Amino acid sequence: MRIMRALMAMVLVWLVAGTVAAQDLRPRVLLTGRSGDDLSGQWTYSKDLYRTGLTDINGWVAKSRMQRYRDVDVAAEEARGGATFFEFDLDRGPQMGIPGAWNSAEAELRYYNGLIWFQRKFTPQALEGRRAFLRFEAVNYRAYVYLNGKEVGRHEGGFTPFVVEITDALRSGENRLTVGVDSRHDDQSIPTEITDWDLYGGITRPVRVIYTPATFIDDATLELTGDGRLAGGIQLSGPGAAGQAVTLTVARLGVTVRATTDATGYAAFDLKAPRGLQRWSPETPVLYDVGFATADDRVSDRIGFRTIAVKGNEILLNGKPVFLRGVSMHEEELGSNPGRIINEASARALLSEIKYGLNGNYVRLSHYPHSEVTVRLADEMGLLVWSEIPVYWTADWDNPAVLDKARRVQAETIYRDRNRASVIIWSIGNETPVSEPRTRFHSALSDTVRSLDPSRLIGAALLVERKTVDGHPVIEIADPLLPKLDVMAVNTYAGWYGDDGLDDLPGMVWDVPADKPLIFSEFGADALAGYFDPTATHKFSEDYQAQYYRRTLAMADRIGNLRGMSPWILKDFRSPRREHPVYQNGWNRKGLLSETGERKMAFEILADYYKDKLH
Ligand code: GCB
Repeated sequence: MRIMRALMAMVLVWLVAGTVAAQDLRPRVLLTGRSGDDLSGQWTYSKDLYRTGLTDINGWVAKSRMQRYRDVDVAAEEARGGATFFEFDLDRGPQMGIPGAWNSAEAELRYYNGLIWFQRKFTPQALEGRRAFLRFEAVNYRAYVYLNGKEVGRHEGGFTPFVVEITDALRSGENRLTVGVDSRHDDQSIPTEITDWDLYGGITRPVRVIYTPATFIDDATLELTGDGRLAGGIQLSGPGAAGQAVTLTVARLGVTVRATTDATGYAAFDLKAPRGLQRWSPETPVLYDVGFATADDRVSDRIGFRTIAVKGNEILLNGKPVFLRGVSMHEEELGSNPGRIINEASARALLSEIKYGLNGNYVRLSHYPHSEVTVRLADEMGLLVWSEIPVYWTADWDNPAVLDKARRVQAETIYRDRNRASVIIWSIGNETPVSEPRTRFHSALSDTVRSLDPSRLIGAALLVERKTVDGHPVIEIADPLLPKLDVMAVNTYAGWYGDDGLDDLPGMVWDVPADKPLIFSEFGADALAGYFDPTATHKFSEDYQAQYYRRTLAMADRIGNLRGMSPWILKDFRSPRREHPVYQNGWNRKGLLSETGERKMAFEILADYYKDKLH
């Protein structure tokens, strides 16, 4: 009986927590923030809808004439003649600009969802005892990486970086890098295939070759703690990681600290914050150049120092209450044919609309981790960030392997962005309908976040319930996940979805727990830019959207513990779910901007509302 009980307890722990311990979620190599040699540019590609490069019929190993990753000069082989033949040739394939999603690169790939092979040749630097790595910032959704015909790594998850070591697989002279990219999602992927955004398959973010000494600085952090200290550390990796002298410098603050790494290659720093330290905030986005060094390696980062906390129902930034004046944003650049091509210019164009156009101090980077360049720019420009993992609408809640996937995505995001002052909230999901397995899943995720990063806030965009009490609509938040969250965030669409009229909104009663800060993580209405209706009674008109904003903001003003908002959404974005032939044509039209950046009427309404909040 005792054994039975112990076994049952073990199964329960396994179900609740997934199979991987929090400390094992650290990616083996991080190499965040190193420049290296950028492999951006033209790559060749080969479509493989039937996945012949990976497997043959009946799941057998792929035929060698189909294996796109082979290190073979097909043209030279063909010139020789004979029995051997090939059904691919990546050297002579069509070209595509990388990074970027294939869906907007070629008309015939617009709705392609499956496997495509990419190839790029490069000549590495002479190693001379150094090590070499490939760092992919993101490949959507699965990546199979080969160097000179040999598999060097795989990764699942479309929005987070991964690193593969290629020291031993490299040769001098020209090297052949082949990456199979499979954009297909399924019931066990994160997210599943049911979303409200575009497919966007491909090598969507930069790829770099990074060189390091044999023992290198893999990761280095520094943050301001709640009790006024600068705390962080350096993690070395390699044969000489233990017992190494390491140095932290913040020249502008006159800080130089030395330490020695322990048996695991880690050295911690903990010092009183210097008196002259200027805190990072949206109004004063001060970043310091921080250097981390060993005898033969050095990395630097630009880091802002601030604190974030919740006290009662207030959000405190640097100890002072803050109202989050924000908007939600997808990772999709402005333009009529976007391809998730985010670089400093395209990210700056979007964030500038928030910071300077809307008078904002906050952005919800929905519904997945956005590019590193975006988050770094938020640091630089002074925008607070809600960072989210793509646990969206649904997941295979009862499957421990799926929970582990979600935890890995979360860990990869946290390890990537721990030094970003802008990031204040880790969101563990969006609009997941309440059920016991779902709440268990999210609770485990919340515990993972807490153990990986206790310094930031945990949130999730929840669903609301609408009731009628004495003939009046009452909105309730009754989600059993609330105790696991620091901020309560909800998506509310009364006046767009459902039967409520716009004039009902200001009178709506919000019956919500008062002891936590509330954020409107979404509200919004579709409008086709340029379609006007002065009566504001027709959905899809700019006037209706504008009136929807006026009424929703009036409703918001009556909620005592509302501490911020990120309406849906900055810009119209592509979604195959949205096919009204007059108004949508494949675009979700809830943007305050059209896809090309024209401001709709509602833009000014929100901008004025935020301006008033400044005083
Ligand atoms: C939501 C989702 C968001 C959708 C939006 C909509 O609640 O979180 O991803 O795009 O509604 O437009 O319906």
